[in-house]
Amino acid sequence: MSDVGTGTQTMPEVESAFDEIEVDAPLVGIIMGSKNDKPKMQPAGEALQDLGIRFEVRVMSAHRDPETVRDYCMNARMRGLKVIIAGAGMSAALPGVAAAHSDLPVIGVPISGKNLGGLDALLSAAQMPPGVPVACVAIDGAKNAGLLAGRIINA
Ligand code: RP5
Repeated sequence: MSDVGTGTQTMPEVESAFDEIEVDAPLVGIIMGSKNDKPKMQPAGEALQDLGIRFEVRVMSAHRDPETVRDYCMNARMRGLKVIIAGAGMSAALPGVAAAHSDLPVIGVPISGKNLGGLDALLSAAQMPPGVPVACVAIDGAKNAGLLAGRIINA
């Protein structure tokens, strides 16, 4: 397995990363629409940790914090990120908005909610218009998002 992303810096624990600490030289940005999405997104971080790939975690909603999302995604490549993992529930705009503002690979994670079991988020993340590519994993499929990010980085 490649050690890309590990560098000489210490990898933070997954739980610390999900407290949104600053991480040195992350290769993957894990973003999500609500702090309430964290438990369902944590498997993405665990998969990346197992692969030795450095990641950072940020909460930002495409609907509630549109400027933050735009700025983060527009600066992602310049900051050295290689992949963005974007998780959101309900009308899950975050993956598509991330792909609209960055030419990095974006992996969407539809998160199950109270009312529609995640079908709302699945369709929102998967049914992207031509020109806005998002690789959508299963509902609550954050583990596969982390594994896929690793495969992209190690390709
Ligand atoms: C989405 O709305 C979030 O990704 C979350 O899954 C859902 C509900 O957000 P909260 O009301 O729990 O903050 O934007």
